[in-house]
Amino acid sequence: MSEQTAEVKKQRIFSGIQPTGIFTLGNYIGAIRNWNALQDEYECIYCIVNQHAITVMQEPAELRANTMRAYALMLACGIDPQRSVAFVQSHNPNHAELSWVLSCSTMFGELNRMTQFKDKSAKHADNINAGLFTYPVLMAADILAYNADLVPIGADQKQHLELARNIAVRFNQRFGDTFTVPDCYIPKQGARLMSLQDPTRKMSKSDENANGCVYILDDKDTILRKFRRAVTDSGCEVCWGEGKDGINNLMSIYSAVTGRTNEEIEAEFKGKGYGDFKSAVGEAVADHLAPVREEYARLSADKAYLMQCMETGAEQARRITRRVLSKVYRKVGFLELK
Ligand code: AQP
Repeated sequence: MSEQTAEVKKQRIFSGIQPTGIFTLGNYIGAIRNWNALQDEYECIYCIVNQHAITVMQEPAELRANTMRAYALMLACGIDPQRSVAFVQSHNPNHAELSWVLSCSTMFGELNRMTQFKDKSAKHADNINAGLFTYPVLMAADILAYNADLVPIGADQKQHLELARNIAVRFNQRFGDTFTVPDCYIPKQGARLMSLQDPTRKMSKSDENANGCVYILDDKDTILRKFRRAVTDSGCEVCWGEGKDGINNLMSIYSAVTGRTNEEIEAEFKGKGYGDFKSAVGEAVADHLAPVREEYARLSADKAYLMQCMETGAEQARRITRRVLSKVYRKVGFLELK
């Protein structure tokens, strides 16, 4: 088999991340670190989803800066624009166009069941806009526009992917085979990281309490301080258990950055207190993130290179989706211009 044929056979992956702030350790461990590892085995398409970001209020200048920063961060985390398609969502208008067609194949009741809509509308009660409600349709369009086979996501996004699958199946049934029905790819080491200040809530980059989040550009002292202040419980033994959300979360983090199992961690800290454990987690996380910080500093000094990568990525993305979108337009009966 020729090399070219072998490449064509690679499965396609799509995933995205919002430019709503500096990525957290949760985004890194739950998503981007895995994106990086998939680049050799799959044809990967990675997107900074700035159109999703405006479902909550954004300051325009800040969104622009955050988009540039998120793109640089994505590359600093190891996404290689030579091997993967790396682009910004609004640079490919086909996502929004497809989203409209798909929204006419999505039921109101389906969207009404999305837990993230409920969470986000509670959090942003002054701005419950239609985009927040239809966000999962745009996410379905992001994925289906590329006929992605697999979508690597954190466990918190499973419900949205399920909806994307249902939309694809429904469309295919009505109009004939059009979309690949994507599968969820939740990596083995894809723990859902929780806030260090409230371990019952997920670590989120837009969290108002910065102490609950470790940002991937935090310096070592900041990381150590945040872990020292992490909320735990009144016990003192480092072991996984019911009602020990804080310690369980710290163990997941330590395991994700060192590769050690819970049993190994329990043995390592036997007879030592929570203080020693928190310091060790902080040290391990700071060491793990140091190369990303260094690479980010290097890349963000070269805006021309970043812009050039963005442009190439957008063109590659548009080339793929243009064909899918025109097939969809034909199927639903939109009159074509010659
Ligand atoms: N705490 C987390 N643990 C594991 N994975 C996580 N992800 C997010 N938080 C965690 C995964 O990161 C990817 C990109 O997420 P996103 O930016 O598109 O949106 P999100 O899930 O809403 O992430 P945030 O950080 O919580 O953003 P804001 O604060 O803006 O809402 C996804 O694959 C997600 O699963």
